[in-house]
Formats: sequence, structure tokens, C-alpha cells
Amino acid sequence: MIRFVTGNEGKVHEAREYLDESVEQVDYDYTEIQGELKDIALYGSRETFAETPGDGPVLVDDTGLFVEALSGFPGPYSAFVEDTLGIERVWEIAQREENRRATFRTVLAYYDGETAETFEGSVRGRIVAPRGDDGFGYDPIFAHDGRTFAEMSTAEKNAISHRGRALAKFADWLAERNE
Ligand code: ITT
Repeated sequence: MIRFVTGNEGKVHEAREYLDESVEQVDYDYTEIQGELKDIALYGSRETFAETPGDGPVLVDDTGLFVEALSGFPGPYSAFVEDTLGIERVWEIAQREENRRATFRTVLAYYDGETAETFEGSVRGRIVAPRGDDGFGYDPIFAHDGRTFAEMSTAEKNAISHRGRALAKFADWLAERNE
């Protein structure tokens, strides 16, 4: 069993579709240090393991949307920017740029008290006017191959997404380890 550390139901839903292992959501608000996604996730996994009851391994997911023309903004600040500006405003800002390319990145950090490991996934796409009702967060303004993530089913999104790719690496590693 994996303890997936997040307050975001959308992330849990995607992880459950993807992993064979059972996934328990741990809604622990770990300290988000300033830095790169990998450092944030690693720090969060160690802190959660130390501070929450239960002894199963923990998995932290830190994700960011990096808009090329905005030098990677909002990147590691994506959650803050979604809460304060909202995705419509991010679209309005990106709309002023000729280059609308963006990358979603996820870093998963696993920690079981001994082993610490990270798994990264990314996907390239374009920022577009909001479309679609599914998914969560920035999904309505992120398009890949002509469709936004909010216009895809969870399975379709997982097959190509930043999180899906990171989860795939994690699942392979776990399967090899459990052999
Ligand atoms: P936790 O930290 O509790 O996991 P969070 O939603 O704050 O939840 P992040 O900091 O990793 O998680 O997320 C950064 C932002 O990116 C946040 O606004 C999310 O809603 C958004 N986000 C994360 N994954 C996403 C995805 O697959 N599609 C669209 N938006 C996503």
C-alpha cells in the first residue's frame, strides 16, 4: 500500500487509475520549501513520513506548469498562482505572447524510511483559451495534440501526461523491487 500525500483529489484519482498497488490518500500539508520540484517533493516525503502515523511508504507529487515565453512561470509556484490569479488570468497573460508553448512537469518522491527515490514525467503542449469540463487545475488551458487535458478522460490523460509518465516509471521501479 502506498500513502499518496496530497490534498488534491484529482491527483489521487489519476494515481488510482494507474497503479495496481492500493493508494491511500494522506492529506498532510508538508512544508513547501523554495526550490525546484524535486527538492520540494523530496523534502515533503521525508517530513510526511516522520510526522504522520502509519509506517507504509509515502509518495509526494509536486507538479508545475512551465510557460516558455514567461521564462517558466508559474513553475514551482503553480498552486499559488492558481489560487491567487486563477487559470483564466494565466491564459490572458500567455495570450499576449506569440510563443504559447508550455511544459507540465511532475516529480514523484518516494520514501519508506530508508530508500528515497524520485521519478519525473513531463509533457509539452500549448496554452489555449479554457476548454473542457474534466480534469482539474490548469487542465482546461493546456492542450496536447489539439485537445485540452480537460477534454480527455482520465485514462487518455494518464497515457500521455506528466503525472502518467512519472507514475509509469514509479510503477516499473516498484514492480522490479517487489520481484
Ligand atoms: P498538493 O500539494 O496537496 O499535492 P496541489 O494541487 O497544491 O496539491 P501542486 O503544488 O503539485 O499540488 O500543484 C501545482 C498546481 O498545478 C496546482 O494549482 C494544481 O491544481 C495544478 N496541477 C497539478 N497537477 C495538474 C494536472 O495534472 N493538471 C492540471 N493542473 C495540475
